Amino acid sequence: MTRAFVALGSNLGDPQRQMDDAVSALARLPDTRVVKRSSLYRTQPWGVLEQPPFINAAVELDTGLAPLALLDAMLEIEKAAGRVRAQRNGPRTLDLDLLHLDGVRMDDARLTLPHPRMAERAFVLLPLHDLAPTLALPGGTVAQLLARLDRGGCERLP
Ligand code: PH2
Ligand code: MG
Ligand code: MG
Repeated sequence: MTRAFVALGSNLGDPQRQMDDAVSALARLPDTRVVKRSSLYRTQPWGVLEQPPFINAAVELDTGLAPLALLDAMLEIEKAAGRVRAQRNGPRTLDLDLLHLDGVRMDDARLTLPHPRMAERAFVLLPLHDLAPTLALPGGTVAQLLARLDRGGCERLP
C-alpha cells in the first residue's frame, strides 16, 4: 500500500455535498482506504478571479492502485459529479488533484508527481497541512512551504 494525498476543490452546485460524495467514492475504490480528511476551507478564487469562492480540502489515502489507475479513477469521480471542462482555472463542480504518492516521482504527459504547482497555492497547502505538516516536498516540508505563502482569502470552516 502507498500513502497518497489528494486535493479537492469545488465552486459550483453544492460544493460540500460533492466533496463528501467524492470522499465516499474514493473510499470505495479497489484496494483503497481513506485514512484522514482535512477541514474544509472557503478560499478566494485564484487564476480566474471572476468566479464564486471555492471550498477546498484534502484527503490522505492508502492505496494499492498504480498512479495512473488512481488518476483515471479520480477523473471518473469528477465526471460523476458533473464536471465539464469549459475553462482553464474556471468554475467546476469537482476538482480532484493528485498531489503526492509516497516514493513516487514521475513526469508523464498525464501526471507529474509531486504536483508541480502545489507549493504556490495556500488553498492546497493549508488543507494538506492538516494531514501532513512534516511531509517533505520539493523545497521543504508542507509547514515550511505554507509559511512562505499569504493565507489571506482562506478561511477554515467550522
Ligand atoms: N482551482 C483552480 C483554479 N483556482 N482557486 C481556489 N481558491 N481553489 C481551487 O481549488 C482552484 C482555484 C483550478 O484547479
Ligand atoms: Mg486543481
Ligand atoms: Mg484538476
